[in-house]
Amino acid sequence: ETEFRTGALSCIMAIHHAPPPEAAPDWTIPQDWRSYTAAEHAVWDRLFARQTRMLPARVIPAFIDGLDILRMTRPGIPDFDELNPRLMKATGWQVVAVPGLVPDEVFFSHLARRRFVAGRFIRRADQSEYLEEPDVFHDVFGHVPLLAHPAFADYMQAYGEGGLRAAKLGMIEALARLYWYTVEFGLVRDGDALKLYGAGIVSSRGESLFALDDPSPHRIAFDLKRVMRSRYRIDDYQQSYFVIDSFEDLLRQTRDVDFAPLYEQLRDCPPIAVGELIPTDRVIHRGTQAYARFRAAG
Ligand code: HBI
Ligand code: FE
Repeated sequence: ETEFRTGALSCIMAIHHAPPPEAAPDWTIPQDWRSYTAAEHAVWDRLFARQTRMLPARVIPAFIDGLDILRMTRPGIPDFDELNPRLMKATGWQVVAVPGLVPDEVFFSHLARRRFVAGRFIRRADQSEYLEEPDVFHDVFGHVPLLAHPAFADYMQAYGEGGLRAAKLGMIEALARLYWYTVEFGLVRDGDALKLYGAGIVSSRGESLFALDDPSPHRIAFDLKRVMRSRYRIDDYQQSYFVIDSFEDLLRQTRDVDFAPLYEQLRDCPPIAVGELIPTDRVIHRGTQAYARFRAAG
């Protein structure tokens, strides 16, 4: 089984220089939808078919609703010029193309203005495993459907605003962990069941199965401070997933909240290792960590 994992980008890799010459000062580039080849559209279609076969039973229903509202079910790589009026109507968000990873503060200021930056390139048909930079499938299939959900859309903006403040306080690392364990690898409660919503999960077939069904990873109730202390790995499945109650609850805990006192506490707290549990964790499923041991054994 080939494995497509992406979204495993790292803030550490984010570059801190001027935009490349083809990009605008805000790092955006034209999507230039017409220049995608038939082969590139076919890569999208294949990945899209594979994920939409398995996701309906696993993902939060708002994700499927988003695909519908934004008419992302049409074949081919979405044309941002067609997507954007629908997204604007739903929640006031826009998708803009960028050449690849952008510096943290550029990323945050786009989010703060309700603009989601997306890679314009798509992985090659033979590129499995792992991409260093997020491509248009991860960014648009993974992230954009939930931007049509009002509370999630507001959370993403609040995150961008929080990012700009965190940058001034030297706390980007803590905030990046919040992004990682919610926007990229989050799970959400749905009655007694758990559902997927993180873009890094839903754009990966392997992790869509692993995150929900595998006995290996811990599944822990979301706690803001705990998450901000939690290290993560970018090159393999997560060993712990954090479960929110709802997007509304996540938004309530983050929007209009001054993180400065929390950051002060965090300065005195050691980070929590990948796969570690701490006594205050509300553990929903205690993982066997068998997968982690298997990988560690090489
Ligand atoms: N750039 N294109 C792109 N996409 C991202 O998700 C991204 C980025 N630059 C920095 C960044 N993310 C980080 O700041 C966040 O993941 C915290
Ligand atoms: Fe992502």
